[in-house]
Amino acid sequence: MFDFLSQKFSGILSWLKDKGRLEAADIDKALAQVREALIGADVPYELIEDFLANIKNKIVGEELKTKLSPGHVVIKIVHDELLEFLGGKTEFQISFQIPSVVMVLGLQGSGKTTSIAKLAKWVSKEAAKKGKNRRILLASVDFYRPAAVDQLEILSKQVNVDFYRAQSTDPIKAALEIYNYFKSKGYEYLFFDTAGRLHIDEKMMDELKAIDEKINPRYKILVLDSMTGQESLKVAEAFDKSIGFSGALLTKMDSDTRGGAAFAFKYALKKPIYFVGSGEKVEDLDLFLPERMATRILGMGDVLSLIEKAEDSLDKKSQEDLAKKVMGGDFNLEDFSKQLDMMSKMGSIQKIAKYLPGMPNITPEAMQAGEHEAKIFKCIIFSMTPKERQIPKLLDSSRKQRIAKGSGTSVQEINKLLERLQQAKQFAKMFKKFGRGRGRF
Ligand SMILES: Nc1nc2c(ncn2[C@@H]2O[C@H](COP(=O)(O)OP(=O)(O)OP(=O)(O)O)[C@@H](O)[C@H]2O)c(=O)[nH]1
Ligand SMILES: [Mg+2]
Repeated sequence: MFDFLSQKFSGILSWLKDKGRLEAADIDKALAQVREALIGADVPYELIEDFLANIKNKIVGEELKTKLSPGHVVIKIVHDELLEFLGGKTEFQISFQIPSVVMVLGLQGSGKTTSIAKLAKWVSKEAAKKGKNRRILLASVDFYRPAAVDQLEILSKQVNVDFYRAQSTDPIKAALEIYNYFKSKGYEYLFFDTAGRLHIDEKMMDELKAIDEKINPRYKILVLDSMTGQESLKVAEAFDKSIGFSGALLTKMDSDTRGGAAFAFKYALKKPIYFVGSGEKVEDLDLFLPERMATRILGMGDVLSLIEKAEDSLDKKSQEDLAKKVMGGDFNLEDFSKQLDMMSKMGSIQKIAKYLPGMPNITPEAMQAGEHEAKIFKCIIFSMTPKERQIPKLLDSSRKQRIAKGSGTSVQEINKLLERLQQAKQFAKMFKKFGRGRGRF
């Protein structure tokens, strides 16, 4: 997400970074580019003017009192203002109180049902980190779309939590029935799915209000499709006016959607965005962290998110073993092969790359090529003797030819692998450094 903004801001950064002195014309040029980026991203006009006016004032004030280079001053101010709009420096971390009913609202197809499964998984995972096991129930009153309730039942199995099917098919009666079941069975959480409508209408809002009263939710989460751009602000405002909600979950941030929805939401409603959905799978949910997002918009990449993902999906011990080897300098092809395995566990390279600095311009084709390359490398490593994997220097040209034949690859590809081994050493070193000094770039 924010790809469009990201490119624009990176562009601004690249020419400003090296500026020793900043002329008035430079500031104007930078601001014009920021404006263009925001307009392109569907951010409401008044917000843009507000944003720019603030930046300009601060640049002028700041330039007089700081020893930083003017280029850096502008970059810092743009970053800080951006951060302010996105929610400020404090990271908002929701932890659902026990017991809680969490009601999910939103338009049709925004991602409510999928997000419920993601939330249930997230809550169980967080509890498991503390050695706890939460009693979670999922239920739905979407009787309008055929199979909507079945969809939630299937998802509940995927995330390994309980599901209850109400006997009544009247949404309001069913809501009460579900709530009573939740209470009587002593569940800690009820994630409650509602029906979406194509447009906001009074009947829909009235029904939601009646349900709201029956189940008394501690949290009402508005699910917003980030691909709907400016329109999403109208949706959020309408829900807020009629039934109200505690915060939002922005879905489909993995698409090449523009950043306007998040900007507009934070600016106009000043409510938290709890989570962002970043894919169709149940694990594709991340906390919305303003600092990381601002950094990412500015093209620095979201290295912290990447590290967190890695930590979640990789087993700690093998990570540490690998890190030790790297630090000890004896990182070999055996380890490289393990590293390739870890990368595939973390998700596709395409996904990982989104979090890395300087990667936004890499095309999907290039990414696919990268994944293809990883497969070839594994074939090559597989065809080597254990000794060769340990000491790649043993590979002379005749061995390379044999291995190429044995693995259906070429000597060039083997040479490329050896080159990549060197690069991987660098990557692993960097990785370890970031892992230690969390929060520093
Ligand atoms: N790429 C991507 N797809 C998503 C995300 N969240 C949901 N989807 C997809 O969006 C589509 C609609 O998701 P649902 O969860 O069924 O949406 P809903 O709001 O429950 O829809 P209705 O019940 O019909 O109102 C599905 O194909 C999901 O897989 C996301 O974060 N990223
Ligand atoms: Mg649904």
